[in-house]
Amino acid sequence: MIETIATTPYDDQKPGTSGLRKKVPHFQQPNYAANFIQSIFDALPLDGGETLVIGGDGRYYNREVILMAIRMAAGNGYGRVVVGKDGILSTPAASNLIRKRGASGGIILSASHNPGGAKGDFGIKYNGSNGGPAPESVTARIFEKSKSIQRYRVWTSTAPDISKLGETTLGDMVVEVIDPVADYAELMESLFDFAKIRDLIASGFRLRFDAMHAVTGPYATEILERRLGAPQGSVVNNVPKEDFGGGHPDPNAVHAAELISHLMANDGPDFGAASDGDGDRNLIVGKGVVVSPSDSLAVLAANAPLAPAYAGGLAGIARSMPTSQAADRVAQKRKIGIYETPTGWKFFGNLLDAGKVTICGEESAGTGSDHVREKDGVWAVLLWLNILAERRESVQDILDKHWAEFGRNFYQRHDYEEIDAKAANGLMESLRDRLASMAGQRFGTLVVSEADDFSYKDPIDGSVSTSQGVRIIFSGGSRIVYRLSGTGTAGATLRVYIERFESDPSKHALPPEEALKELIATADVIGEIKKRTGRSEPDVVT
Ligand code: G16
Repeated sequence: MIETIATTPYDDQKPGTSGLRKKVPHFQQPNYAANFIQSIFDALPLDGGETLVIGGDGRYYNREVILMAIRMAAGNGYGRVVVGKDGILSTPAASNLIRKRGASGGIILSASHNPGGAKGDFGIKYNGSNGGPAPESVTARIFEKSKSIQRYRVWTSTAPDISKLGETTLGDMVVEVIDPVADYAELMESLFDFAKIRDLIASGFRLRFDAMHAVTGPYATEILERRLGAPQGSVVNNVPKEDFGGGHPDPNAVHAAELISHLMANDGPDFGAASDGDGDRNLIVGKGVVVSPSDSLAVLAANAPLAPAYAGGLAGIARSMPTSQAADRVAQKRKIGIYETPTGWKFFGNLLDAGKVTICGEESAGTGSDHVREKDGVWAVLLWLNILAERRESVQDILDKHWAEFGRNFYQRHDYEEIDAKAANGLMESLRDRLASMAGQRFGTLVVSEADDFSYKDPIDGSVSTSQGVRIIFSGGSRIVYRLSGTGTAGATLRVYIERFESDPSKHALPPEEALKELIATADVIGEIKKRTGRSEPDVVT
């Protein structure tokens, strides 16, 4: 029986860069999650009988919300839900399932790389029928609905057991519990040359994949160990835990320090990788070298045709605005399109659907292709392995040759986390106020050639997104970009992106902090970071 439960709205359910993210106790307020899920359903043109994919990264509160979402799907007229066993589905696996099953969409429960546990973070996002994150027009409608919600609809009886594979029913709706890994592993096998990668591994090539106690554990174990023959134990921290083992499942130099130290050792593995909470981000580490996400995107784009799925070449590349312009150089040389979008994977969806681009990437450790509509951590690892299997060179050699051919875009992102939101907004406002007078100003040897607040007009649907980050561009092409993160759950996070192009190969081995020294100092001068936030150092540099 469908029950209609009275509720009252919350005023803070505005989705950010990637869905609604809040602390677990915030989500545990009465009806908080139910309100948001009902607002999603209310924002959609549902005819009844549709298929909905539901899954999450296994973090604390995942199961409760999944069971609620199943009952609410039945209460809102869905014909079928496809749910990962125990509620587990990595974000790219969910995207794949939506596409494969012709579902009208999916609900993905994750706060990505944010910490989990009872006091940690939780999140809910909606993906549409193309498998990609809902565009801004949809998230805006969801927010509108959430502000005036008066009731939600739910099927009275309890949801079926999601720890057992197979089909059951809840009212008129079929609940299908599936193996979360099988379809995804099959997709990966269709894209890459598994036989070649198996040969590489059999030849003694050693790899280490750190699943960070998060969702990619079962995926990486199945694919890397069982299908590609990496020795047991190559995938570490491979059992998803509700609190990610107390860690922070963010594959960067700070939180994946243990993996990096293994790769820096003389007798360490040849290749290391890590993924995040929900499996869409990736970190690539070679022996003795950490590959920056922007460089990884450029190398993958330049070498993708070595893998069967991309042998015909790429239609184009897209990157988010703050991502370094290394990929642009590849696109220029290969004479393919390059697109610059705001931060957020949702902005790539239209370009991918229209066949304008094949590979997309972001500085925030995300790369992916048109195989799904999400970034995909395990995919990036497999494409690297396919390239390594073909080239039989080290990661460092591949990087050095890439820079020699295309030049090197030195790049760093500086994050100032949990700063006072007022101070952060003041800093951005002040930058915006000074934009008009910025051109021509000199800072040391740097002269500003252009300054703006990035806005984007989607070339497919014409929608416009404004205020996407302040760009200060200097003559010669170096840039500093300032923006506030849209994924944090406490205070504000200021991100400062710093980039300089170097064509001279004799300077490519410089450490980035040295190559970017003057720009880093200038970022503080222009942004008044220390003065306004009281912080003299970033919390994380990637
Ligand atoms: C999300 C988005 C990405 C974005 C990242 C960082 O990733 O999907 O497109 O680059 O957040 O966003 P921000 O700089 O606003 O914090 P994820 O992995 O957190 O879902």
